[in-house]
Order: sequence, then C-alpha cells, then structure tokens
Amino acid sequence: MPVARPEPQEPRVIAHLDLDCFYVQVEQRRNPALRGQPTAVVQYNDWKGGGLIAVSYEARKFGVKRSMRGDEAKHVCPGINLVQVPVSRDKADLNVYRSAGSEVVAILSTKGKCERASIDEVYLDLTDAAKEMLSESPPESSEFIFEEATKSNILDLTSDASDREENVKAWLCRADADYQDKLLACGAIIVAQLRVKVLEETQFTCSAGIAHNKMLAKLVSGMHKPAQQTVVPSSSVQDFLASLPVKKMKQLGGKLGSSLQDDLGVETVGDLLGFTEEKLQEYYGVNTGTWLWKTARGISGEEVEDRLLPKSHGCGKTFPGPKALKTNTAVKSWLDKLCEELSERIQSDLNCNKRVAQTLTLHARASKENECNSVKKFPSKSCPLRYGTGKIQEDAMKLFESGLHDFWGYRNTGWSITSLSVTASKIFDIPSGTNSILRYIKGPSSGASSTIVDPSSTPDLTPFVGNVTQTDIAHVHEEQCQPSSSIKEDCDNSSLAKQCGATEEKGVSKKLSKAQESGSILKFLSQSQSAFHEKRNFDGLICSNQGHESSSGASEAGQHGKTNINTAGDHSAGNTWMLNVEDIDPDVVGELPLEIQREIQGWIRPSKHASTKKRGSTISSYFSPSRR
Ligand code: DCP
Ligand code: CA
Ligand code: CA
Repeated sequence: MPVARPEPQEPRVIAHLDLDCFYVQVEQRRNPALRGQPTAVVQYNDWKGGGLIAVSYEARKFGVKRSMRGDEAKHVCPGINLVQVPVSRDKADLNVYRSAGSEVVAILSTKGKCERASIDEVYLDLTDAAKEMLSESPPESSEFIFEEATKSNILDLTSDASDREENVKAWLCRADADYQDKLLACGAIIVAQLRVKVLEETQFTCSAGIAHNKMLAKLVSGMHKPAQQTVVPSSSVQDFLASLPVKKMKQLGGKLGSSLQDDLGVETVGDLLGFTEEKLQEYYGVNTGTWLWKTARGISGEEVEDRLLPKSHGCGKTFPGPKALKTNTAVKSWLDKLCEELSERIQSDLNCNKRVAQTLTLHARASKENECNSVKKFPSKSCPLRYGTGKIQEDAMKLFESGLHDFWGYRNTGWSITSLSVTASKIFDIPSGTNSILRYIKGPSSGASSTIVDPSSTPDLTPFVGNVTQTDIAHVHEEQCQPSSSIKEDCDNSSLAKQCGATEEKGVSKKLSKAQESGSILKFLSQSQSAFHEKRNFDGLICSNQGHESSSGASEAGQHGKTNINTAGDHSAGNTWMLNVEDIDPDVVGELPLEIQREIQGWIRPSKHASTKKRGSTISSYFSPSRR
C-alpha cells in the first residue's frame, strides 16, 4: 500500500526520462538500415513468430502492438522488420540493452541526483542545477534559448497554435512567473540539453516529464512521445489530475484503484477531492488515506534516490501453451539455466560494484490440470542467497519444491508451470577500499569456493515466505525481460568499450553536430534520417560507459544508508563509511569465514567486545577507506 512521505519545504525540479521504443533503438543502432523503418524486437520463439516486446513508432502507425505475435504483426504491417532478441542459454540475453541503458544513465547522472528506475528509465533531481541556472543565466535575461527547449509541451499552453514555439519561449522566459515555475523553466532547458546530449553520444532519443515531484514527472513523461518533453507548471496540476483516470496511476492500477472505483465511485484522481482526509483514512487506513488525499492535490514527497545501479537482478522465462513444464526434471533444467545467469550477474555486480545480494526469490506461475483457463497463484518463496552457481541452483530448486507443495500438495503430476523466475535482491554496498570480502564471496570458477564456510544447511524458507510482492514480477513475461536492469557485466573491458565508442561515433559525428548547432532533436531526426542508412557494420559492437558505472557504484557505498554504522568510530564526513546494517541478512553472513562472521555479528548485535578489537586486524579496517 502506498505511503505518503513528508514533502520538502523547498520547491524541487524533478525529471523522469524514458527512452523511446528502447530495444528497437538499440537494434537500429546496431543495424542503421532499420532506422525510420517499421521494426519490432521479438522474443526468440517458434510459436506464431514469437512475441513482440518493442515496437518502433513507424510500426505503431500500422497498428502493431507489443501484445502481438510476430505473425500477427506481419499481417497488419507486411513490411515490418522483425529483429530477434539475442539468445543465450536458450533464453533472451538482455545484456546489450542493459549496457545501452547504462550509457544513457552515465550521461544523465552528470546533472543531478540520478535514480535508475528501470532498464530505460531514470529520475533526476535537477533542483540544484536549475537554481544555479536561475541565478547565473536566467532564461528571462538570455538572448538565446536552447532550441529543443522551445519545443517543450507545457501543460498550460495549447499545443496546436502555429506560434507555439514562440509561446513556449515566452513561457520559459516569463519575468512575472513565480519562483517555482522559474525553476521549472530552467529544468526544462536542462532536460532539453541532456536529451540532445544523449542523442549525440548514444544515438538514442528519449522523452521526458519535468515537474515539481516524481509522481507528476512520471505521469507526463510518456504524454508526448517520441523524442519530446512535457512540463507541468504548478498552475496546471489540478486540471491535469481532474481528468486523469485513477487506473493510470501506477499505485492505483490494481486492487486499490478498483476499490476506489467500485466502493467510492471515484473514476479520476480529481474525484478524490470530494473526500476528506479522515474519510479516506477510514476506508484505507491512515497511511494510504493520507497518500490518496495528497495525491489528489498533486503532492508527493518521494525523493529521487541516489542510485545508478539496479535494486535487484532477475532472470526468468515463460513457457506458454504447449511449452508449459510438467515435471520436476524439466523445471530443474530451466532453473539451473536461470540460476547460472543470475549467479554470473550477481558475481559481476560484486566484482565491479562491490555489491552483495542477500535474498534469493523464486516466482512461478502455474496452472492445475483440468483448470486450464485459471492461472492459480503459485506462492513466491525466498531464502538467504548463497554465492556460487551450484548453491543458487540447489536453493532455487528447494524454493520451487516448497512453493509447489503449498500450491499442489505432495502429488507429483497434474500441474504445469508457465513461468519461472529467480531474483537476487536486498543488495548492499561493500564500502569502497574493501578487498577482503571479495576473496570470500566468489563463485566456483574463482577457485575460492573452498574458503566459503559451508553452512551445510538447507535454506530456512519459513521466515521469508510470501514476503515478495506481486509487483516484483510485473515484467516477467516470455523469455523474461525484467527491466530491473543491471550494469554491463564485463566491467574489466571499459577501455575496450571506450575504444568501441570512439570508432562507432566517428561515422555519425558530422550529422550529430547539426543537432548540437540547432539544439533540436526533431530537426536532427528529420534532416539526418538518411545518414543512418549509410552502410556501417555496427554488429557486435557494444559500446558502454562501464568504467563510469563501476567506479560510481563503488563510490556510492554508504551514501544512502538508513541506519548507519561507523565501525571505525569516526563520524567525520568523507572519511567514514556507512552500511545499512539493518538490511544485512544474518544468514548471508554465515557464508563468510568465522572471524569475519563474528565481527559482522558484532555490528548487527553489538557485543561488549566489538569495540575493543585492534584496528587493522579486523574486517572494519578493510572496510574503512583510509585503512587507518
Ligand atoms: N520490455 C519488455 N517486456 C515488457 C515491457 C518492456 O521486454 N513487457 C522491454 C522492451 C522495451 C523496454 O523494455 O523496449 C522498455 O519498455 P517500455 O515500456 O519503456 O517501452 P518502449 O521503450 O519499447 O516504448 P516507449 O517508447 O513506449 O517507451
Ligand atoms: Ca521506453
Ligand atoms: Ca520504460
């Protein structure tokens, strides 16, 4: 259930950016002949031409939709280009898309606090950058306004007027605007500049929403697509929400939204204004009631998190129709593949970003024999995550068996599994400068597995059962494309990737400079469309900014702790490191060598002796950046 957070006193400028038909753009960059063409990316599958997962705007004009199969898309748009998602281990391999997303994050994060929200979405807090622009070069006293910014959609302004750009320019430069809207105007200019930069450096277009909070920014970022941005002035919030169907809000898409409609007759967010806060609390409890009351007024205190890396890693696959899995052996074979990929990804996250995942969760969808039309709920199951492919595979299978038992009892047949996924979550940062822990949490390939204390335990399923919400699996679908993205896995190749980037960009730099001069994305797209038809071999080039990501990942350590523990006993900023101790799962600690376990246990439940340990001989001395 959503909870209202206290809203900051100071006005903020928040942007939400979402890449347009993302996977298609990635494929178009690999094969420029696809630019401007009706194109869709399909999941590898021999059933009715595979499932579409991304559709270009040219194909959308023909009525092609993501829900279609390849054969259906060809029927409505015979000229469509269908590109297969790369495949590895018999399932979609999304690394190329994750990497491409990371390139964009690296650019966007230069302007303010940046939260990677999904494989192709980012929130930015641009308050400081906007304030700086307002004090140093306010739009009202600038002769030149960045052209792309004048193409913004401003909710207050009519969008079809012939002098629209002039009107937008006048809005951006209003001397009589209130402080909040002046900041928003600066935010709109900054976002326009960032979007042009993203296009120049990655060849990707994106759309954006700019508002005073995350909720409003997200609501409007997809309003004008592709390659456009939308601004929500304070004065237009009420009108905008008045007509917004409740189901369009992310948190109201499910049961809560249905209850609002059925029980209170609320159809639009604006309809909520007819209820007092007390009344809403009476129906939905104190927290959700207050959240609804505030939402109706466009108030949201949710902060942009400082996080360039994903919150979790997920791997999954669906088994539609005749492909459903009906035996333990078939399930095990697939779980092994999924766990192998998951293990690689968390290992890479550990190596590149010094992040440790603590919880392994298994989600599945299942149906029962003779009830083919009803997809029953297979309970999600979690346990402490043990590093090493074999252990993850073993635990995942136990989680499956436990879930199957709840779902189906002890019988061996009569069920079929239509989707499986494994997720590694509750990830915490190991502070930068730490090396020791990496020696202990290694996969079997490192040859270090013998140093891991084998807890010789089967995972204790009980405390974790059912603690994962269904929203976590919202994106699991055929061959799983859970846009809980990850960084480029191969973090050792950053210099190689940069070389790739240089080579790749050379060919388009002339065309891109046009965009820079004009500052307009649409102009660039229409003028230089043909440039992308030049035959260049982009295949196999994965260009990313991994270097940036891995270093920022490491330096991120401790920046977003809730309860922070400073093991070195030094609270001065800069030299201290902090850890979300309450987030550390004690069972995961069981994986570590005994002396380290004892010390970590000391942080979790501080013992009398913990502070008497000699500095330099304990894990905290490794964790301390200065190793003093
Ligand atoms: N994706 C997926 N399966 C889904 C949803 C999305 O595999 N059910 C992948 C493919 C998309 C990418 O994630 O390209 C981003 O998803 P979006 O919902 O942002 O959709 P697009 O970027 O494709 O289109 P839009 O321009 O509407 O944002
Ligand atoms: Ca998108
Ligand atoms: Ca998206």
